Amino acid sequence: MKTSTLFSSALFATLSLLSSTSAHIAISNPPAQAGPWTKDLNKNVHAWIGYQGKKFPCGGYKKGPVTTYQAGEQIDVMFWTFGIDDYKKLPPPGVGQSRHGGGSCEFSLSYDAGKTWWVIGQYTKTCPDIYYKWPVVIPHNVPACKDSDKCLFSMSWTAYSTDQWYHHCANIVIENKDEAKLGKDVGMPPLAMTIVDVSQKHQKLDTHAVGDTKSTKSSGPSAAELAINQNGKHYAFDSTMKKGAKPFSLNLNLVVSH
Ligand SMILES: [Cu+2]
Repeated sequence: MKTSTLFSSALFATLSLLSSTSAHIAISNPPAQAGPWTKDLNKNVHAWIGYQGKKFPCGGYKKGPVTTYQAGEQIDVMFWTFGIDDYKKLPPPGVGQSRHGGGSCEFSLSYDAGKTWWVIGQYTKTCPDIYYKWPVVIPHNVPACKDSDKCLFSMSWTAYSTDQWYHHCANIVIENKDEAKLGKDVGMPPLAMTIVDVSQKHQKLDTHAVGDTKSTKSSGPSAAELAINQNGKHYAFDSTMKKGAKPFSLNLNLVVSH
């Protein structure tokens, strides 16, 4: 009996260690604020909003590297956490895949330094798994965004099994050579980003999003969600949309209670 108890606690300790080393998440592509590719690496860059006073939006970090995109361009989002030395390599060697049971990832654009956010991609289940790329497309008909102090791309994640909500940002510039030609068909994507209890006033949140529960392995983004996120139109503004029409969204089944 004693042996088996010892074995169990050793196993439990090992599992706990595994999840603490690879839990939490940041984005490495686009190269985002306060990551190891900047001069301002923050030890909490991978932590959730509210952790040790971490602020929304973005964590409250300094401006990071600026990546220039064309409207219509695909961004192969990559995730990062401490322990990954070569952040451009997939799969990252020697890092586990604890994802708090996955959850809901949203990828959004802001043109006003993080005051408003518009969704351009969503993944559920095993997101954010650091072993895979999670492609999203900047809609072809978004306006150009030239001020890299104000133009941001963000990843947000509502974890399935923990009461944590993550938000990490990259400074970007968006060019759109077709803007004049598109005319009234230019607009921001209609779906607003989900924001989960940013104030963190309630210590025990009950935030659940579609995840893959207790799995520690995954096969990456599903074919169905890849198709939606790569078609370029699903999240795009549509001038023919009737007033009051519901914006496009995956069924995130996000429950937030206090
Ligand atoms: Cu975590």
